Amino acid sequence: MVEWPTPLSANPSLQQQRPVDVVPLIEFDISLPSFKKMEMKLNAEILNEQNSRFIETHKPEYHFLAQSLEKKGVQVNDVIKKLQELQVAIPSWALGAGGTRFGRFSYQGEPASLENKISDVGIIHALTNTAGAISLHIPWDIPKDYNAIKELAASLDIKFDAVNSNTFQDQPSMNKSYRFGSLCNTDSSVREIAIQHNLEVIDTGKKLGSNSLTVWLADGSNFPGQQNFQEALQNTKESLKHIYKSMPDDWKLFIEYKPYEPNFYSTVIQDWGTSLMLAEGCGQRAYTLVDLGHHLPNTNIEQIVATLMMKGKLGGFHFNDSKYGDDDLTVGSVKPYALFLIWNELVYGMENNPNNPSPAWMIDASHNIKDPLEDLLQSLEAIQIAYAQALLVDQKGLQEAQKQQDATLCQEILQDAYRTDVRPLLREARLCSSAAIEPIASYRSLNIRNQLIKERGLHTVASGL
Ligand SMILES: [Mn+2]
Repeated sequence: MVEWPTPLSANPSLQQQRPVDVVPLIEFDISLPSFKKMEMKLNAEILNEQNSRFIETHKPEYHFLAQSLEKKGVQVNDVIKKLQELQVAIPSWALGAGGTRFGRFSYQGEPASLENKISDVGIIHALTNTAGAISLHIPWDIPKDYNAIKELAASLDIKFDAVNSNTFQDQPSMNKSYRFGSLCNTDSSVREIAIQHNLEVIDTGKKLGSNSLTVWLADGSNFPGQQNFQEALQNTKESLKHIYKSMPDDWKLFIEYKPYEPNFYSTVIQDWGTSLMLAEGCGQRAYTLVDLGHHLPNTNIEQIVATLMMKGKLGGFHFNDSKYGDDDLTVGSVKPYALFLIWNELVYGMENNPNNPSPAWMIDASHNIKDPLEDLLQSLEAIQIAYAQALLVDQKGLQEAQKQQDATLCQEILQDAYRTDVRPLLREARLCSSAAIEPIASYRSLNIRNQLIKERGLHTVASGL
């Protein structure tokens, strides 16, 4: 058993220094050399040294599991390779502690600039080799110097994933308001502002090398009768078509849906069916985006995934977990079996639906209790665990059992994969990629959060949040 250093939040002296109220944004000018410092902390030599603490425990565990799986006919090397290849984008807003509509408790050493955010993703990627992309939110993350930002990202092996537009908040430059909706608004001049904003987001993305736009709309209504459903949907469809037609030819449009919140009576794009209808109305490069938290409790998300992949229309995928709604909880923290069943359909779809492009994976969670970087490390681990388990499913056996209508055997086959402790496979994949065998243990023993606090200060607040 390896001793784990205590988390920062367990240190009472630091807790006393925490702000008790909302703290003003303090701009820290973090210049490139300080990023190099953090990079140096996570070079191969340092990670090798970290891994030397775990390798003696890891190797026999891995060999035992690999042998057992090979006996069952699993090509373990293929599983390891697939785990190494899986890259999940980190959204820029998950790097600070999120909040609720009641308040926000910031975490120390939060990234107060885009450079800081990219540097944080670099840390996660170095530890896991699974976070090789960042998803930016505009206008929160508009680069001042595009070349410097691209250079920094490239130096950390990070790509720019989908760019996200924001029509759920009014911007200072606006002389109209999104209060009663953006792309759906009854006032065409408001719709035009929202469309233009999306075109600006595409421009920003183009300059960074991104090639997809994610649109999530807060549009909806709070009271029965407030909104004409048909008119709101029609307006949204026309606005989205305009945005779609303005995208470069190699770009994809991801249309996200959500049943409720921030509006509590109706949401214009409330479910996957509405999103699919809009995507089909736009054209071939428009897709539905599934966000796990954007479903009512007990929705059969795995069936939605299967349907969309059959139609070749699952374009984007946002991971998180929840108990009630859009709770922003760590992936796999509440419903790991549901996550496995969803991955089982994703794996099936990736193998059997060549008409569906490889979905753009992203974590979309931003809670306010844990160190955001530790939370993301846990989320990546949960995503990979469920993916690896899904790769172990005996697909041939399952199909045969389904043909025989043997429901007992079907369950046995699924649960045999789900109950396999696949963590040694994840550790081996990371070791083969020169990442950390135990990312969180290494993150703590390298005192990375303290280092970030030293560089950025105690009271920084992630820009945008
Ligand atoms: Mn989302």
